[in-house]
Amino acid sequence: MNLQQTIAGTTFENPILTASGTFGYGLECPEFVDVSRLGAVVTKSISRKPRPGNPPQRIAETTAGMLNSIGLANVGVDVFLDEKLPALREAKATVIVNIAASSVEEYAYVLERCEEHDGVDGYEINVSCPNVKDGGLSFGTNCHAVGEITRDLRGRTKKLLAMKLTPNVTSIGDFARACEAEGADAVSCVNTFVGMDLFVESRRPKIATITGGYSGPAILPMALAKVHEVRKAVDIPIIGIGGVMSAVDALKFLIVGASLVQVGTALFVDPGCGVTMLDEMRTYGERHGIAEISDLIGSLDTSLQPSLVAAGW
Ligand code: RRO
Repeated sequence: MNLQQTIAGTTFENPILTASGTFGYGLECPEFVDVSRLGAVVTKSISRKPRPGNPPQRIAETTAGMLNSIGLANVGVDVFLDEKLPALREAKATVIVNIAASSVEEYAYVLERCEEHDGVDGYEINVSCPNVKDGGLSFGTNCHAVGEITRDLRGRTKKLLAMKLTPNVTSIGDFARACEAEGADAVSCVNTFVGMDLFVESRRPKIATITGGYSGPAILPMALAKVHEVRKAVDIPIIGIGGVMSAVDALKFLIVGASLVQVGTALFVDPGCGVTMLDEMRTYGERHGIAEISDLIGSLDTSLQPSLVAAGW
């Protein structure tokens, strides 16, 4: 199966991307993964100024996933452009810069700074961080604000512009429609679900901010349902995210209608798992006689076949 696709002028050699915030700036574990073999590296969210993030504890494991409240810790756009981006180019990665901000002007500033540099293949705009007071979810749960940010940034770049949506809304399709109407090339679905966990002996929350972003295998069915909803709402490409632990999970997102898939929490277990999923995806393509990935995307068969369902097919 040919895994290559071009979306809004950006060529992705394969559909497996790293999810923002789970792979640093793509340079932290060269001994485990050759980033040129990934579809793209999506960077940790970059803001105008460096940010130390939230106080610890900022990460906790749960029965079937992970809670985080990193609070947008990042090096800021200047250090990113001076130090991280050149190294990513050197490593021959396809680079999608994830941008976070607390105002339309700040999103615009960071994007404009990136536009001055070679080596950025596209942008993912984070309007969905659950862990910071300004920006993040205050934009992401306001459909008008998401549309306004999309319109402003669309006017500033011809590169791939993907808006990363939160699942913590009643109707994610409305948000995707607002992005599409204002010229977004794609929507990334989904950021983390708001979650919480605690220790009963101490009666203390597991993370300092009490609630955080919940990710990992437990959210896969919920994320697939959100992608399915968005697929029905818009025609632009979808980048599926949420609980992908294996090639089979990634295939599920493609079949439901995502063109690209991001792997996040699984990288904490095996930073190289994105690359190893590719062989299994190709084998699946061969087994099903699928020559092009485009023939797989959105190929969900919703006809009722009770005998196959019973047999686990
Ligand atoms: O840094 C974070 O706490 C964070 C971000 Br920006 C995000 O978009 N999603 C998330 O789960 N955590």
